[in-house]
Amino acid sequence: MKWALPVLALIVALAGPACEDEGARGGFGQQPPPSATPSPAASASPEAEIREVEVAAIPGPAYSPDSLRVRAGETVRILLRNEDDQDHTFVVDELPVLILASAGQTVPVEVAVHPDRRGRMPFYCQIDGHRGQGMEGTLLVSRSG
Ligand SMILES: [Cu+2]
Repeated sequence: MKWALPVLALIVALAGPACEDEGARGGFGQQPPPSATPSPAASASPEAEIREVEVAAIPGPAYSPDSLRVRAGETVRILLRNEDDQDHTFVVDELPVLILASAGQTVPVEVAVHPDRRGRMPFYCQIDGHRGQGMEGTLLVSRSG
C-alpha cells in the first residue's frame, strides 16, 4: 500500500487550491474587467504604415522634385508618377531599385533602405539619353530615427 499516500496527497493538492480560489473570487462582479483598455494589437502599429514618397517624371524630361528624402532603415514606398508621353524609369543603383512607368502610369515600389546606408545617392532615368538631358536627381538618406 505504498501508493496510497502519494495518491491521497495528489487529491488534496488538486482540491485544496481550487476551493480557496472560488472563495477569493466571491466579489468579482465589482471589479472592472482587466481587458477594458484596448490591447496593443487592436491599434495600428507604426511599422504597418509604409511611408510614401512620390516623384513625377515630367516633360523635359526631368523629375519633380529632383531630390527625395528617406531614412536609413525604413521601408518606403516610392511612387513613380509618369506625367510625360513617353516611358521613364527611376533607378537608384545603391539601394538598389528600378521602377519603370509607361506614359501616364503611376507605379509604386516598396524599398527597404539598408540601415547602414547614409548620404546622397543619385537617381536617374536609364532610358537612352534621358539622364544626359537632365533626368536625374538626388536621394538623401538620413540617419534612422
Ligand atoms: Cu526617362
